[in-house]
Amino acid sequence: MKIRAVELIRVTMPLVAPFRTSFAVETNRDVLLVRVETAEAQGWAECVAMDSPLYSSEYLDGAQQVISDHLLPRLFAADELSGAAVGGLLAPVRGHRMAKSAVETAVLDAELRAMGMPLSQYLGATATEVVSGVSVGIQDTVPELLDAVEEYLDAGYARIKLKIEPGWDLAPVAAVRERFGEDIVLQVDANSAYHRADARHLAQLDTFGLLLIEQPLAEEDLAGNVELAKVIRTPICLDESIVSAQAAYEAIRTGACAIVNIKPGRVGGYLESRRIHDVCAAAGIPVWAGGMLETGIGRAANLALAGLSNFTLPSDISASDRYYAQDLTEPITMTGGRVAVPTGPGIGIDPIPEVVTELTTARTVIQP
Ligand code: OSB
Ligand code: MG
Repeated sequence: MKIRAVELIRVTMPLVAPFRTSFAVETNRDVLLVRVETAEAQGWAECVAMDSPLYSSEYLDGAQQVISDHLLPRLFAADELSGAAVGGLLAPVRGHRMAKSAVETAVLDAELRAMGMPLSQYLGATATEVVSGVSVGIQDTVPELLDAVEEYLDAGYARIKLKIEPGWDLAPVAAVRERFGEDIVLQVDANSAYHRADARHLAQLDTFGLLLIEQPLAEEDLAGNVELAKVIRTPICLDESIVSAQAAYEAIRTGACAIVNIKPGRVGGYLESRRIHDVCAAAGIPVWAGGMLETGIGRAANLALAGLSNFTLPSDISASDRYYAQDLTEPITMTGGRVAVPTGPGIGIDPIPEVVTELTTARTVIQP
């Protein structure tokens, strides 16, 4: 396979409601789409970097520059390109995993579309549908939170994840348990908002029967989680800290986490995601599919990965309409708390050209 051209498309997607985390409030999702053109097919991917470097060090303008100036030249220089070869070709560039993931996925999508093979099959997925949970942002008041959670439960979501931060943790969790009972599957995500000294405070979450607490401490503070795990009973799940299969191995070996969230952008792609899945499976550590407010393009690819056998906990892969009134693709839908794994070749979904055009703010074509 040889790349003829790569198009980088910037799109602004209005969110149905602001999404607030411990690190930012999003009202629009700025997205970078990567379209790879080969003689046989074109491939699509979505870069999950956000507009500011607040979730992790990557951000959209930086990712785009790394793709144009440092990643694509390495792919253009390769004699024979395949999705599986991209990781090795880009390895000399340090970090920038979200940028690398988008490039690798677009190449892989082109290759699989040419072969007529779904990404799920290529990755070895066995499930045909994925249990769908929803991530609920920080609200201004507890009554507003209860209304939001009620709406998602009524829609059929199988699990609720509450975003927390200091000052928005025990009371909202208590209120949700009080209102909706012990039977709903509930977890929390701190996005690194706490410190080791907060261990006793976080232990107060133990009474609420949470499935897990996601990323309580800083990205680099693996040892802090080992200490925290001695004080709290709620299982610790890592998101931001798990940047590679190596990091997953170290976190598991040292006892820094009991569960792993897998996001392909965060770890450099779907192939590294599969390696993390395998490392966790071998260690008896369950995994689940995270999300980054993806459009249908990224959501479809995440579904393929989430079909692998050790994805045993509910995902953050919700329906398109949880974030977008108009998705870039046919909407991803959820029924009975489940979302179907796409069956078409490659990522199994296509952008709708008119919608992409309408929402596009910038586009660049890069040729070898
Ligand atoms: O930490 O899981 C996270 C969204 C953006 C950045 C980080 C996170 C999230 C979410 C929402 O929790 C996941 C989703 O619904 O796509
Ligand atoms: Mg998270």
